Amino acid sequence: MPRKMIVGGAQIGGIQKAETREEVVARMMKLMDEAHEKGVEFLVYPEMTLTTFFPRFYVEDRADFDHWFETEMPNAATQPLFDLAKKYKMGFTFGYCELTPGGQHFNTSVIVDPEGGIVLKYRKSHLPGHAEYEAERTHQHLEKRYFLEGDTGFLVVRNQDVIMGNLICNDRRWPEAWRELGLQGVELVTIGYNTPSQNNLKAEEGPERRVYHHRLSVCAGAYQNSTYAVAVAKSGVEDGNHMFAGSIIVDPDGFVIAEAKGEGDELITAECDFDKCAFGKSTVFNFAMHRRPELYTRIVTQKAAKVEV
Ligand code: CDV
Repeated sequence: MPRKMIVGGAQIGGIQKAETREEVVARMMKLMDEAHEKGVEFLVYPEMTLTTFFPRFYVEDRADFDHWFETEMPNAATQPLFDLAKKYKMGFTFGYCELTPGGQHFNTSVIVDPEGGIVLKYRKSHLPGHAEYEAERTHQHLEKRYFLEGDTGFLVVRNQDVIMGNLICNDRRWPEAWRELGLQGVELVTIGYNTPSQNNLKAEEGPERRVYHHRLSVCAGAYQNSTYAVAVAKSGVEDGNHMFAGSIIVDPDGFVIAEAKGEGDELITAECDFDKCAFGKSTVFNFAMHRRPELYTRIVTQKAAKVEV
């Protein structure tokens, strides 16, 4: 049986501070309705889909931001989304901020199967930014203040007959993360992101360069691991701050096969033939034949670059 499926990316336009979870979930459900009409069987939402990207704001006592976190999933606000997906027999994935019973904060995503069950939970591994207020910066990016580094490692699950794995935003720039999934035979990598168009002191780095690096990372990761990838933005203007859009679906050859046109709520779709992943995995990227792990020891034993010459 060929394994073809229409996959969707549900880009979400900016979410303002004052917006409630219920309002956001209503927007997500509208996109899910549209996806169902277009025959989508698996739908990808962004990182931190339910809230504004609050790490741009500083608070002295981080507990003052606990209201951005979910203590259970599904919960009252998201249950209608889970119910709708179950009605449509659609799998989906989305990101949210997780506060565990033990008081730990993670930037998390889940994969939900067509029966409404959470079959994978991933916690973001690569947290960008900084933990303290930095007065010299034009924009703060305080992910290291509000989240712990993820402790799940890189996970895959067989869902809807496809081997799926999650990355979250900054993870997409790290080839090690992709390879961890590739080494588990991944066929669909989903990535939600919130990428500010400007958030550091490198003023000359405009949004075009940032979008280029985003596409480069996703296309390279897909090609080098012979997997489909769906990367979906929360984009547009949030609380006066711009985040680029550029949601894309990429095939196992590294080509973009669907792409968002605007910066608001928008659905992109593509038919994915998951049997196409086998070609790269059995030729150029036949890991069993060609990899040289015995030469890669620095990758797991050394963190920073060490210049010794
Ligand atoms: N949410 C993110 O992880 N954003 C980063 C920005 C800060 C560069 C990203 O890699 O897109």
